[in-house]
Amino acid sequence: MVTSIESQLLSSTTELRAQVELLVNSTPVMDAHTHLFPLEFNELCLWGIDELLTYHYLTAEALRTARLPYEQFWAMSKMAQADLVWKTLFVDNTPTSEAAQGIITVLDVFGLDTRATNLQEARAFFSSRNVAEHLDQVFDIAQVSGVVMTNNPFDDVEDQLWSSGISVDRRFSSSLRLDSLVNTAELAVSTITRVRKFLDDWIQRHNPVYMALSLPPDFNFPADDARDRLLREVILPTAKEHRLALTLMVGARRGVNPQLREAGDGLGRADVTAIERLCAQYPDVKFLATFLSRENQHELCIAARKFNNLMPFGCWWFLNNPSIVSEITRERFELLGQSFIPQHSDARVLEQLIYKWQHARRQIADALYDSYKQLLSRGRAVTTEEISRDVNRLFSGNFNDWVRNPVYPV
Ligand code: RAT
Ligand code: ZN
Repeated sequence: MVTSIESQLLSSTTELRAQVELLVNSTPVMDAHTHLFPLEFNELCLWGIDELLTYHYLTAEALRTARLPYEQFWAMSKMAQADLVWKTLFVDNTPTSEAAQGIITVLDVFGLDTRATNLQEARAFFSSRNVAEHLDQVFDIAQVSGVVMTNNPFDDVEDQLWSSGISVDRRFSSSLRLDSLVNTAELAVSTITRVRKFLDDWIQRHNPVYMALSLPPDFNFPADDARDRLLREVILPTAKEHRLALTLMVGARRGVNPQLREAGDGLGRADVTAIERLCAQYPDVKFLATFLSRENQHELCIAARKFNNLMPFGCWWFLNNPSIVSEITRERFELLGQSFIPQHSDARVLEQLIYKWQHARRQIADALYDSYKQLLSRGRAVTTEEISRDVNRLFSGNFNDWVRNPVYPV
């Protein structure tokens, strides 16, 4: 027995590196937050080169250099916008930004010319694809076992699709996004009762894995405002009743430059103590939390050490750059062991799963390897089984456990 365990101990750093790489690159991931929709959602399911290039992360970058009035850009067709983004960021300039490198990763994976002067070849490739097979292939390449959608219960298009009785691809789980609700200024008591009933019905029909809410940097709790009332009287009781985790995404400053439309949001440093108070007052509600400001990341780790009903997840949006992902992931390993969810893709366009996960896996593998190497230097080698256990926990176990089980098993 002892011999067989010892034979698996990875005491050579070369072997350790190889095993970490292998397991991080081949373990399927459950993507805890995306804006993807399955094929059954028709036009809401975005894929292909024109959608990829008009992603809001890239339009913001292209419009810094292209020097044309915002309105002129928005008046262009999607294809013309994509052409302009390609020319600006990939032909006339070197695509060094993370979002631009993501495009290169995707093109390269499909064997397309990453130095092309126009989009002809890429367009021909994507339009030759059978969409259903393409979707399967993307999930396969990205090693993604499932994704969580962002479902707005107040969106008419989504509502019509749900009502048409579609059966949704099982790889896509729903989540109940409450931003539109919370942005409603005033709420009468009768409205509160109605809203609770509306949410109960929606939850029963669509079985979301969690409820979610994005919040501005000045989010406070408790507070004397309509949002506080909604949290106390609608959202938290609903979370309790349906045993649903509540996902809080804190620090987005919406519409900093409205002329940039979807690309116009910014960020701000938030107050993590508001989340601590929520966790303390609602110990039987499980919270998933991500903060947009780099400055909040250490505080979030410390809050998670204090509250076992708080799960930090992802390096969100403006943090999803290799240097910052590396820093945050290392900090989390040091402060939380493996009790966190290292990344979510936030993908809006199908093929983004490929690059977002390939790039994230690189940083996670490096950080994990360095942790194990340090452990080895201190006198403890790890086994392949332990690496596999850790990676599974990080890539799907923590999330699945969080959304399925109560804080304390009964
Ligand atoms: O990362 C993004 O694409 C942002 O625009 C937001 O959608 C953000 O992730 C959110 O869910 O609010
Ligand atoms: Zn998002």
